Amino acid sequence: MSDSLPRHTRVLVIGAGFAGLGMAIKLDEAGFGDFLVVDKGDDVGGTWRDNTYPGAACDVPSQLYSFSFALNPDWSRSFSPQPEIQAYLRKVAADFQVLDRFRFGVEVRDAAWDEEAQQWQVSTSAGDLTADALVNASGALSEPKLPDIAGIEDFTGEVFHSSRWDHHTDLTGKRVAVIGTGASAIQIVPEVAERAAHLDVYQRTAPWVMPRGDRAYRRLERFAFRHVPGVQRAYRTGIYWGRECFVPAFTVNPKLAAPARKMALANIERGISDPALREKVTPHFEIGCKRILISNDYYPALDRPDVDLVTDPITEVTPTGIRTADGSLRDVDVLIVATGFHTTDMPIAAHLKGRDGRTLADAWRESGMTAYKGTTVNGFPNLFFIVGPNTGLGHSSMVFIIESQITYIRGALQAMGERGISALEPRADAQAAWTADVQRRMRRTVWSTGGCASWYLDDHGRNTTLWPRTTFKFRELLRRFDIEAYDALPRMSSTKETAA
Ligand code: N01
Repeated sequence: MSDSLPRHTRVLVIGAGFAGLGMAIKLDEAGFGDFLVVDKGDDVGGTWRDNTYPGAACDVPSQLYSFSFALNPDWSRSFSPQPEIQAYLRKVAADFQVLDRFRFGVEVRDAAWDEEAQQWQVSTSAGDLTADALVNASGALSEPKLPDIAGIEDFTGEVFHSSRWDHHTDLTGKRVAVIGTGASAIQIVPEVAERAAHLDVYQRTAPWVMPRGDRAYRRLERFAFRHVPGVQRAYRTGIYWGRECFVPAFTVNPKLAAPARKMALANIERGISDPALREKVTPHFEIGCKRILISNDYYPALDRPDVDLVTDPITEVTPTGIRTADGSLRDVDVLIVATGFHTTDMPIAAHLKGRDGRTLADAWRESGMTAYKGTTVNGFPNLFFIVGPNTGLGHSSMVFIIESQITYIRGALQAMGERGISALEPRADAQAAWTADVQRRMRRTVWSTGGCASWYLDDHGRNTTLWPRTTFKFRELLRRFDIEAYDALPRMSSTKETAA
């Protein structure tokens, strides 16, 4: 796996998380021997390799959080902890025997489309190579977003992002501060509260937090998953349709989420005794507008005497503490920033140059992130995204979306081979129509009308991250590679024609 890079590969996949691994397995299965997966990390797993903070676990049921072609009868719980998901991905990679095509510790620096050679010229930390096609599977939640707070770079204690946990820092007996109250923070806070002498949690916006219906699987259940044909798949299908029932509340009428709102409010009552603290953690926007969080121990942790929830805005970080707008200065030994990821400004976009020499970041500057079927972009031939624009979910498993895109991309690559196509890109009108339809549907979703700011929205307030329909509709739309929506350039030819 530490072999040097070849000079050329037919398909270069960037990223070895769920998306890159799934793509590799499905390419291999289809007989594409000549592909390569590169990842800057040292293992498969992507976000599940990187997010090792205490308490890291999936907030989507484990049964759905696995490949449809590699169910895992051994999940210990209904919501799996991070080490189990990482171990699952390692096992899948080994079982499907694709690791010989993976190169770890390789960072893609730039890639430019070479119109003459009809190839991508790729520059990496381990040397240059060319590829007929590029699949970006580097994930939407991989680049940490650090808060722009005055003085933070001069802080003299330990400071790290939730997704880059420093396991050498012992929190025992320390004064710890956590900035942020998103999905990562609410998993971290109860764990840190147990170890620290004192914990300050800095909340900008109170999130909606539902109870976490987590439990250990009984031995009999696991036995049935493993040995009784059809049981696990039927169980998984039931969970899938249960989650799908949430879609109308997100996309049609937020009032349908009233029962969820009630459960979240009851979660506050149950977890917190102090009325003033209850008030502070009660959200003031529609449930679902931001990601709905799940936890049974977050509110009880905030209720502890050695934990403070700080809602005054942070004005500066001093070398030894945090100052807030009310003038208070709280001492801090360890500062944990759980402030999320670059989502609407996909960092790799600045490093991909298309047919006319423009970067993808430039192409998206005015329009925001947009891709035909969340997968392909006009002007960027033979470039495919997994978890691209408007493919994210607020209610179910991204693995379902990832598998849908893998099927579509594999179809595209097969069509290229069968029809002798050297360059394939979606027609501008097809991409524009797709984006217009997504954005039209977005208008009435709770993400647009729910009265919150979130990482789903870009600087112009456009939601370029989430899919505004059911997941089965997404799958249906990507089931077949629709070459009629593409411009295709035949190999050894210089005239572009529509390959209808
Ligand atoms: O990040 P976030 P995350 N000063 O962006 C606050 C997935 N995930 O890492 O709400 C003060 O959600 C910010 O405040 P506000 C999941 O998809 C999955 O927690 O913007 N505060 C917010 O509270 C999730 O949605 C699992 O006002 C600042 C927080 O930081 C996504 O990852 C587990 C600030 C950021 O929350 C990201 O979650 C964990 C500032 N300058 C994560 N800047 C699973 O279980 C930001 N904030 C599968």
